[in-house]
Amino acid sequence: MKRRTVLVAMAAAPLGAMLPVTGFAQGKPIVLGFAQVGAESEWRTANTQSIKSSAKDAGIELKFSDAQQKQENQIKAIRSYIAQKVDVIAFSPVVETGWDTVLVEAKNAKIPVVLTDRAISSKDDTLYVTFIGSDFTEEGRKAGRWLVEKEKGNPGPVNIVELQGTVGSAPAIDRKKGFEEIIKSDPKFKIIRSQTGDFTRAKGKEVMEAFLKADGDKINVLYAHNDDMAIGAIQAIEEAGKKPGKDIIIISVDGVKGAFEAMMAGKLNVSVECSPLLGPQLMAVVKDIKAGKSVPKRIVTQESIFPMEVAAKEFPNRKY
Ligand code: GYE
Repeated sequence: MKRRTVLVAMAAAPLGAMLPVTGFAQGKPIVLGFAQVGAESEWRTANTQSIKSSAKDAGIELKFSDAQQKQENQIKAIRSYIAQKVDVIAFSPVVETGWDTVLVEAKNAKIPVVLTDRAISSKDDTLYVTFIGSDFTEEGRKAGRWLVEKEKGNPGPVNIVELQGTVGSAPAIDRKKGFEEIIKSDPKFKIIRSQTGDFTRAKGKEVMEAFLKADGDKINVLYAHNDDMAIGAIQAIEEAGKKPGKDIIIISVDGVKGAFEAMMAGKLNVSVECSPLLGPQLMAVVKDIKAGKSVPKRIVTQESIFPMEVAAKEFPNRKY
């Protein structure tokens, strides 16, 4: 699987290197077409904000579209950027597969493509210059390690329900994989139910209600692939007369302000950080590509983990 090869500082930017240094340097702004996933979560809102404000700061002209979590809309947006002959296309692929055709079109039009936030799964890694974003498998492992430590000494069983992200998306696939890799070391950990909540609060709540109806008192732990689904689930748990964070241990990913508020209220036990503030790095890479400089094939975002005990202290430092 190509996209899992984490080679930092490898390969020059093949497409960018072919292009003359134009635009910005001569006073004409670089035009960047960005195809966003949607506005499904607090994370996504912060990501959009970061991209828009850093484009402005960098003097880059941004064309922005919101695909409402539909791949077909993202493909349409990319095609329209190709037709408009933008200088660079960037996008956060809603799912991993099905991009080759449109990316070949971009390549033929000599428009370099940058992936941000989510990866694609393709045999052809010349279809994009670089991928800027988090290591989602490692995020899943961090969630798993935290749970293993928390449940030390408990003979089990530890019954886990999982709220998955968007089906087929890189963060849903990898956060599941990383978490399972860690908890499988001890058979007392059992994922008793696992279903998608599409990264939204509303679906997170709805699916958690169904989990509670089916398994009520058996559930010890909820692992949600993002904070928004955990926040939706917290409501469902309270409505079922249980105490989130106590009767059911809750682990989620992102580290958005809403999660910190839930942690400070004692309702969420831990959030694994995933930074949405990718805008500045993206703009720097876009400029490098246009200047014909080589860029690393993979740019990994540095991240931490926040258990509820540190939430109040960390909250004032949070930027999203
Ligand atoms: O975790 C979730 C969002 O792709 C990392 O998408 C991103 C994920 C993030 O909707 O909240």
